[in-house]
Amino acid sequence: KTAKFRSDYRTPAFTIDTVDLDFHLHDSTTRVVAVMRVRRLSAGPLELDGEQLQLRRIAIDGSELATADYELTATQLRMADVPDNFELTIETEINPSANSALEGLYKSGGAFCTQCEAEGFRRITYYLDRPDVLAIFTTTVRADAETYPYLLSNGNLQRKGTLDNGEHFATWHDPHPKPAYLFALVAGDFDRLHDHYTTMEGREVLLELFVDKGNLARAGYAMQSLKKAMKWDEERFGLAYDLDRYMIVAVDFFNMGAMENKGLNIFNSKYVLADTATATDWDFIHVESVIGHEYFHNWTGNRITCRDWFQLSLKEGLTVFRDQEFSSDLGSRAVHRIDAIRVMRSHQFNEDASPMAHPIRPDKVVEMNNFYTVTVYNKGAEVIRMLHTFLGEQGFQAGMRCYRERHDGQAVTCEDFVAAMETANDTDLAQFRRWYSQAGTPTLTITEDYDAAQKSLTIKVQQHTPSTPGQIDKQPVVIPLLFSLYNAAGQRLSVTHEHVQRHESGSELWVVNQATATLTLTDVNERPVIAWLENFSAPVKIERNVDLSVYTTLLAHAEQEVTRWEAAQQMYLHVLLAGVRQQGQIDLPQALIEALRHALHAALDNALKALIFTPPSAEELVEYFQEDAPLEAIGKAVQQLRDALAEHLEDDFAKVYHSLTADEKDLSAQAMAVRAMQNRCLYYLAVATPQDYAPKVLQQATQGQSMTLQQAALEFAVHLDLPNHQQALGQFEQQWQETPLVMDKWFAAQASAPQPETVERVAMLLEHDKFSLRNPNRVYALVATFCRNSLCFHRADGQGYQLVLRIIKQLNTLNPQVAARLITPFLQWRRYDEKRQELLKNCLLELQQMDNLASDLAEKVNNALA
Ligand code: BAL
Ligand code: ZN
Repeated sequence: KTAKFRSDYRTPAFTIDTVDLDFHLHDSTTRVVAVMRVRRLSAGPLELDGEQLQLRRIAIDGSELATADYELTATQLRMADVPDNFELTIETEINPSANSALEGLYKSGGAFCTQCEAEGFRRITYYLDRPDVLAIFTTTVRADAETYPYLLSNGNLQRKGTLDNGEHFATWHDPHPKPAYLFALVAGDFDRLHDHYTTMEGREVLLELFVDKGNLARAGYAMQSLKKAMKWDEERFGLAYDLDRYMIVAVDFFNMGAMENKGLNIFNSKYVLADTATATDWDFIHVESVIGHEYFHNWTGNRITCRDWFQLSLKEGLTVFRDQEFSSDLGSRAVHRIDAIRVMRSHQFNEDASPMAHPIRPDKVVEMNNFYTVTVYNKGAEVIRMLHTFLGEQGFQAGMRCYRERHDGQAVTCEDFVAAMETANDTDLAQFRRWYSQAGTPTLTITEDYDAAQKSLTIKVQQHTPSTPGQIDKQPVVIPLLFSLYNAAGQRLSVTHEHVQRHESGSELWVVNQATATLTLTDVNERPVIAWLENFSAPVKIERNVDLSVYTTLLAHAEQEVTRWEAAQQMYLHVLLAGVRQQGQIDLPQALIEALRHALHAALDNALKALIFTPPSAEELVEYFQEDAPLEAIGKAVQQLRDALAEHLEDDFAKVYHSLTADEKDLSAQAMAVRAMQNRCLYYLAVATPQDYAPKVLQQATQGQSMTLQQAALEFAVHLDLPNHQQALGQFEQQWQETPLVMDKWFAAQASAPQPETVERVAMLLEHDKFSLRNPNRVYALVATFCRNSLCFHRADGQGYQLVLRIIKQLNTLNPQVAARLITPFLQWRRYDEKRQELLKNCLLELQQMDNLASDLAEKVNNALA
């Protein structure tokens, strides 16, 4: 594949107004007849996309075409001479059971299903497979009635009936014009959960959830989440559902988390199936947020869609922001914010520093599937959040209304979104647009000079964004800096300055938009303690040199929970980075131990406490070393800090541990918080005295009604190498061998273990009879988890690299999208010592030399070696 550039966008020469699809489903030879109303928009040939299709027939206005009338290549059907307005009929044949890439129409277990975003529809029929072609779809599905009792597609059911030979059919009509990437079809035998929702506009909506037979009892939470999402979008955004039916189907074979097809979402079963015995509290939270995310796309994505795929963040950044707000309004705002911050720091900053760095609106794409990234999604959401910070909730919602009024039913750009925000708020966002065009993570260097005689404080902020591939020189961006001032006793100090406002979040807001900015505050009676970048108000790094007492004060006194957590993180980082400089030997000052002890017993939310007692991981620390990353010292420092916390606070952890109780089936935020803290305490107790706590860990890993407790204990047993860890693994496996999503936890617990032998263990588990390279969830649980386990993946002998290379080569032909996700840790090969650089580079070269390397992998490999 050749690269496409955002600047090359052209409107299509033709559009398609309606398409009638007729599917005759069969495992290996499914026949698809597409009848399209095609209309010319400008001069030029009609060029339809198509891949891996057998073309059977083409007709224009009922007249069959001869082969001389068109040109056919592996990716295109081209007709140079067609009328301006005509009916085009195309008949193709496809082989769903041979489709292991899980794009287009494929078999998942016994069911047929589809995945068309970004460019999968072209594997179903020849089409203008681009998001700015919006058509009204009518879909008829024919299949064996006994094997496939449910025949589903987008929109409303128009007709159904029986046919000869034991077959039946259903015809669906979607009145909303949509791009082909939102098309969906499902045929299978499911258990069905149904419910109703009445929208604020009075529309009665039938809600249906389809799951594999026997899984009905695990579908209830997803249904409740859907109803909550529908209500929340009405209340917070004023947006109501627009069809009479909303269907969700859970399938086991799915590359992504879920897909927002109009009226017929298809979900990875991981984000639907949940009960307390099989799903952790975080699984429940993810079910709720992914159900919300796909539902929210109905407005931000489906009703208003993307003009071209470079604009992906238009719908994804905005919809992630919306799902984050949904989760935060329903649960603990601080916990959700901290979760989002951790994703940014451990994954997005890493991507920004890698050869695949790209702006949230990329300029150049070879394989679109490679751009469903933490940058487009999560940094995209941070950019929307900054707009929200600048404009406030009211201004932001006014912008959303303007966006909807202008663009409902259209395929638009990120620019259109920003322009709507600008108009509605009568403001100028010219410089803000750089967040859409510039890649890389800005670093803010902050210095504070306090003049005791003058009682003045001079703050200087310098911003710098490092070069990224293809973007050498960076311009300053506009940064909403939320901050608070405290005195040494932890009392909040007010700030009076013409450039500082009290923000609706409670923090002060200073907008920095120059390479260097200064702020001089007067009447400051003592040297203040400042919390910078509160609530992670911009996706930037902060560099400052301060006394540790700043963090102990903020941990004890900051008004905002996220700021307290951040103070603890900064303390840990200080200790860890100093330790890394001394070959991993850490020194934990007494003042920090006391500050942490105090936090452990303070009246704080238990979920927040659990996060406060989760120091940065080795993966987060690697982020601080752009070259020659000292992996061994990092691993040692992380372990020493863990041991030191356990040793110094053992009695305190024991006291807290024994004071906590929660009903295992209680899914309230409070009960989840208790479990999170119980697990944290048990972890440190098992570190401190493994012989005393191993029996308790084994019991928790193998008994009870809560997967949150079971999974955590299994991980502790394995990660801490407790003497009974084999027993824990064996019993857990015995208990859950028939429940694949739980076996994924069993695989992941082993793939994330810090011991060097993890490499051999993962190699062995690839042969386990419950593992399959064909199922993305299994690959993510075992192999992707291992890829994130930096210390083991980067084992000095290179065996970790060889293991993953072997899998990537196999997946190159089976499922390139999944293969391309596994290659991430190879891309940053320049970050490590000479020996590892050579080993990693050789793996990349070996891939580059393969003659059938998929475009998904080729783009990443070529960028990494450039
Ligand atoms: N559109 C792909 C899946 C998602 O982001 O919802
Ligand atoms: Zn999405």
